[in-house]
Amino acid sequence: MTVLRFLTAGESHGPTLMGIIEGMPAHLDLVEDDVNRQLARRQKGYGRGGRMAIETDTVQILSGVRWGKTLGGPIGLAVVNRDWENWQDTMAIGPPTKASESEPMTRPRPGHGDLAGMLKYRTKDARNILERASARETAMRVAVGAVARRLLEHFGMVVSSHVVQIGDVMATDGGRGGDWIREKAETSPLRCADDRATEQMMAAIDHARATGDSLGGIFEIIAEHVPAGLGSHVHWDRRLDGRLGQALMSIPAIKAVEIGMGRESGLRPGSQVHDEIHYHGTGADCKREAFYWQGRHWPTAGGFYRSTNRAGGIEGGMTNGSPIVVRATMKPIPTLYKPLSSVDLDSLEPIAAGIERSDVCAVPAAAVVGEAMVSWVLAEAFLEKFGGDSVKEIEASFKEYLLSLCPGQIKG
Ligand code: EPS
Repeated sequence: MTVLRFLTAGESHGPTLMGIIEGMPAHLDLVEDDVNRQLARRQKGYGRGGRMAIETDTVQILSGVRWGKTLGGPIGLAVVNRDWENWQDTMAIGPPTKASESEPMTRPRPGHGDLAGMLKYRTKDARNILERASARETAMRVAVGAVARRLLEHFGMVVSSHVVQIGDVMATDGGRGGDWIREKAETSPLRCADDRATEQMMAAIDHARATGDSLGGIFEIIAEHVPAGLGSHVHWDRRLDGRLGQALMSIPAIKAVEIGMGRESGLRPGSQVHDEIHYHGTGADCKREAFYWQGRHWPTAGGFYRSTNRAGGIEGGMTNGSPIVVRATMKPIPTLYKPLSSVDLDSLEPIAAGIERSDVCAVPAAAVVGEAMVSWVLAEAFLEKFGGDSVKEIEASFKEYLLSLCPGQIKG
């Protein structure tokens, strides 16, 4: 049985997106604003379409929380779709009436789930597929991820993201660190820490919009202060890199995931790929730092450290104490205002693909969804190792582990 699980439900233009989380420990501080802050981050980004002007995504916590703290029971979440008001007939729950019946969408868009879903579920109306395939579902994933993030934050971990490429425009972080990237990305219209690249990216998005096209890109997720030893080397489905890959690949439009040096590690000799192991610190320091873990000053791998992080914080399917660095590539959104060729499911004749209101580029939003998925996987791995029914129980086990990493404490 998995320690932690969630389900989402809801169509893009249905009344509500719903989520149920099971497995969060009791006594974790959680208020709706913790979730709303993350939902607002997902709505941003240059290149988004008309829908984000309609929605102000806010969560209702419907169960599992009392007086600002989790109870240990299932946490029920809802995000109402404001746009539902405009879709009540098309998306009516009851049988169709004269008023509610709408034209079926019979022109599948290349790159979307339309055609495969129509064949699989035996329907000539792509709406029956696209409503659930829509990336609107990721709003609830961000809400769910925000709860996971609360757990990570309680134990001093920080998950952030930035956009490193849109189309063929690449950013560079100039070798500066995580805090700088975080600060810059939060205020950038594209979650990108490189101002010059941001301008070029915006111009590329303008060009795509003007030519009826769309653009993808690459974002990077960084998770800091994660203790060594999450995940496991012992079996395929316990390896953390595999689990992060699955979680990120499950975000609509993600086509590739790289950890640390990623693809480039296949092009270089081992001496330029692996991170040499060093050791420092006195036992006293380590114990003092471990004691102050809630202030984030605890060492993530006892006295061990690396001067490089090409592995992206994961070796042998386990965290090694370095920051986790994961990149994901998003393909361009399939709805093109200058549509590609398709086939009409009614006539089976060639026809231009259908057009649904959409974004030109949603890479910054996908980065926030990526943070949510990484937070989820890390929270699950954290609970596997330190889990208990209440936060207090987890604190005790976590502290004991951190102390065990201190010099002289590692026992055979
Ligand atoms: C999205 C909501 C959708 C799209 C987009 C993401 O809203 P609508 O379809 O009403 O415009 O903007 O979905 C897609 C890109 C897609 O391919 O389905 C959202 O909330 O992020």
